Amino acid sequence: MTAGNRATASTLNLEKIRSDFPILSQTVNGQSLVYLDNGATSQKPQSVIDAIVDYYTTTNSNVHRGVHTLSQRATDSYEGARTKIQRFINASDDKEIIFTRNTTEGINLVAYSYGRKNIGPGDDIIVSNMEHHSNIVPWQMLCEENGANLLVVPIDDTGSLVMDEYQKMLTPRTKLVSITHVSNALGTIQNAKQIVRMAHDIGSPVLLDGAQAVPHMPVDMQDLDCDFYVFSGHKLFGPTGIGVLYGKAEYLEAMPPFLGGGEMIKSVTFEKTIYNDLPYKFEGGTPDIAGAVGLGAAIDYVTNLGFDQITAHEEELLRYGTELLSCIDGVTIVGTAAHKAGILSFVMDKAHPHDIGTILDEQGIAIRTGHHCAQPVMHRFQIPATARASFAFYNNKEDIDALVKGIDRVIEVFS
Ligand code: C6P
Repeated sequence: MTAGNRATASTLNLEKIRSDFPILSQTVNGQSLVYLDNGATSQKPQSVIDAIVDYYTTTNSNVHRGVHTLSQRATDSYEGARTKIQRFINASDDKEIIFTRNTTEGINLVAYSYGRKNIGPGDDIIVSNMEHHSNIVPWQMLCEENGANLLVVPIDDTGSLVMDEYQKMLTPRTKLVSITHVSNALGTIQNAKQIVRMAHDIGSPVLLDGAQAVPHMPVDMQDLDCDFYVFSGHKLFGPTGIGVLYGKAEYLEAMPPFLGGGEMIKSVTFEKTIYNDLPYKFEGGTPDIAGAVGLGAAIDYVTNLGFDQITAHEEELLRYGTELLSCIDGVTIVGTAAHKAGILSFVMDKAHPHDIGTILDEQGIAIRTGHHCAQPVMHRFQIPATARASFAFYNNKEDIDALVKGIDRVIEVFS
């Protein structure tokens, strides 16, 4: 990662770390697994698996509902996880942390609840050309429904946002800017603080899609000053099925609920329902309690390692991988921004990305191939798909050497 181009050398004990992730020690297709598909989902340390098993073994009960001991224990575990998340992203209050299923649900919640109330005909919503479909489709649905316009900030050939164009799009018509913090297809780390500042200058709130940021770098809500921030637990070494929407209290307070039902109410009669306080107003129905507990354990794990170490190590991996892949004839890296997270997207002259993925899989190497749910990025670079290796802190240089060897094999097959 070149976030700030840190010089610190990592002292992570990779052998120990890798032994914490049981899945990494298996063989796939007769070869040691090389897992380089962390952008799609990351692997889980034993402590996360144990936390989930322990929850179901000792604590399982519904939250906020019972006076019995287990229910109170479950509530404490669930709310404890919320507090861990609040500290992890430095939100000023834990009522600003809403549990969702994933990033997609967080963005849809804001589009449904904030969008339908505050964005109308002729208003503008700004996204960028490097968004995941999750940060395009909910806004398109809103625009179709209420006559707002979706404006798209272009990206240059390196995969960086064209800030002059962004500046020009910001007008009194702008009602929301919704932009990814880190691109899943290109690895670009956005200048999120500047994006937020520029939008605030014209009075528009900002949502940042942090799905690909939180596993790689510290994020600080008070420093970024964004109004909404979303991410998924499963990319942050936690379980699937749990995600987070952060929202500034002043916005969340003023927004109508998303899902109606139990938990999100204070009182219900057939004449009138009084909605619950934050954060419960946005958590209708029984939540993924075990998921929240698992996510809390994942946050403990990364916090223990420390982002200084994680970032320094991933920067080194990215530098090493970029150097090696750049030297291979017929390989082109897609996404060469100055500030990148550990994502190497590439195409090859002679092989389609799906063939690359299949040949690598035969060697036990897991990467993702395709459009990465970011088709407009593919259109921008006039390619149908890429092969994408995405790193986590447990990857090592041997994983990248294996990738390079795998690419050599692809070249051999297609020559
Ligand atoms: N990207 C990838 O392989 P969900 O599916 O809701 O957990 O995350 C959606 C999402 C939103 N924004 C960004 C920037 C993302 O990268 C993703 C998920 C995965 O790139 C799966 S498509």
